[in-house]
Amino acid sequence: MTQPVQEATCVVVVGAGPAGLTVANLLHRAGIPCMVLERQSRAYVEQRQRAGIVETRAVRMFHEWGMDASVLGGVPSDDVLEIRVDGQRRLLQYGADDDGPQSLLCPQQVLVANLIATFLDDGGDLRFESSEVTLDGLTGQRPTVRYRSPDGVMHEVACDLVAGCDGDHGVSRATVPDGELTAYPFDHGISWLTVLAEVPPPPRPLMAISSHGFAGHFARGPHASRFYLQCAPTNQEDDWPDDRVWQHLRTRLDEKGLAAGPITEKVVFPLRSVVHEPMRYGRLFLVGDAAHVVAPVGGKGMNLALYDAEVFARAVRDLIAHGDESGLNSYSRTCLQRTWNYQEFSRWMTEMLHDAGDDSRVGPFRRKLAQARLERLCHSRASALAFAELMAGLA
Ligand code: FAS
Repeated sequence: MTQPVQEATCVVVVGAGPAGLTVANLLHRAGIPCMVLERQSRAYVEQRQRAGIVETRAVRMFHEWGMDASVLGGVPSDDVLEIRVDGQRRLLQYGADDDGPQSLLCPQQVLVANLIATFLDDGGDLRFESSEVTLDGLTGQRPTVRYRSPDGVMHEVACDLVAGCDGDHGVSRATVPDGELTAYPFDHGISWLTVLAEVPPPPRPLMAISSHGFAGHFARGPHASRFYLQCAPTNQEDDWPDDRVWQHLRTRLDEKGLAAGPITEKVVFPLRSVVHEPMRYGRLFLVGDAAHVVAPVGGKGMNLALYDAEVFARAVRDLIAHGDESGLNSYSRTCLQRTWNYQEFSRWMTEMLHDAGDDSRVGPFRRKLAQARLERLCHSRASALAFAELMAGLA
C-alpha cells in the first residue's frame, strides 16, 4: 500500500467557512504556519448563501487586525431594525453608542470569498477538495490529520493543534469519543420557510409580527433578498408554491406592493439550537458551528463563529510567542460564555417575534408576555440599550 505523503505544520484547520478562514487569516498574520483543508471546491464555498450581518464587534475585530479593507464587503447598515406589528411600524436602534465602525450588511458568501482571496494573496495554504479527512492522536503531543487530495494521493499532516471548523456535520466533533462532550439541544417548536429571491433588498432589516405568523425580509446583496416565513412544522417546500409565498409575504409584511421576482432557493427548516461542551478535546479545538448552532433569529450564527475564531487565534499566538497556554486552557470557557449569552438572546427574540402575533401555538398568556416585552423594548431606554449592545455584539 502506498505510504501517505508526510507533511507537517503548526495548526491544521478543518473547514473553510467563516470560522476556519478567520482562524487561518489571523494565524497567518501572526506568522504561525497553518494549513486549511476544505472538502468542497472554491466555487461551491464562495456561492453558499447564509448569514447577512457582520456585527459591530466583528467589524472592529477585522479593523484591529488590519483586514477590514480586504475582507469587509457589503454596505454599512444604519443600525436600525424595523419591526411591524399588525402593520404598525417600530424602529429599533442597535448600533454601538460611539463613533467607531459599526455593523455591516454583508452577505456571508461575500465575506467568505474575501477571506479566501486575502489568505491566498498573502501566501496562505488552503487546499480545496480535500476529501476523506480523518483526525488521529488528538490526546497526544503531535496529532495527525489525513486527507486525500483531488489527484487521489493520501497525505498525512503532523501538527501541534487542530482547529475543527467544519460545521455541525463535520468530521472534527464526530471524531471525539462518546461521553467526552455534553450536548445541549433545543427545539424551538417553530419552522421557517426561507426564500432567496432576486428582488431589491429592504432599506433595513425588517421583521413582522401578526396573527398570520412571523415574517422577515433581509438584504443579501444589492439585488437579492432573503425572506423568512413562519410555517407549520409539518410543511414541506411543495406546500409553498411561489404565488403562495408572495401572497403571504405581502400580507404579513404589510407590503401590498411587494414585487415578486425569481426565487433561487426555497427551504423549510425547524428552528433548533444546540451547544456542545466543552469546545475542546485534547489538541482539537471546536470553532463555530462545529461546537454550537444558534437559531438565525438575531443573526448570531456567523458572528459567534468569528468570535470563537479570534479567541482561538489569540490563544495560539500567545502560546507560540510567549509559551503561555492560559488562552488555550480557557478557550472553551471563554467561548461558551458568549455562546450561552447569544443563545439566550436568540431565544428571547424568537419568543418575542413569534409569540406576540399568534397565540394558537402558545396561548393568550404567553402572547401577552411577548407583547409586553416588545412594548418595553420600544419604550424603555435601558431595555433598548441592552438590546443594542447584544445586537452589536458588545455585551
Ligand atoms: P460552516 O458550516 O459555514 O463551514 C464549515 C466548512 O467545513 C464548510 O465549508 C464545509 O464544506 C467544511 N467541511 C465540512 N465537513 C468537512 C470535512 N469532513 N472535511 C473538510 N471540510 C469539511 N446565521 C445567521 O446569523 N443569519 C442567517 O441568516 C443564517 N442563515 C443560515 C442559513 C443556512 C441555510 C444555514 C445552514 C446557516 C445559516 N446561518 C445563519 C448560520 C451560519 O451563518 C453559520 O453560523 C456559519 O456558517 C458558521 O460558520 P462555520 O462555523 O465556519 O461553519
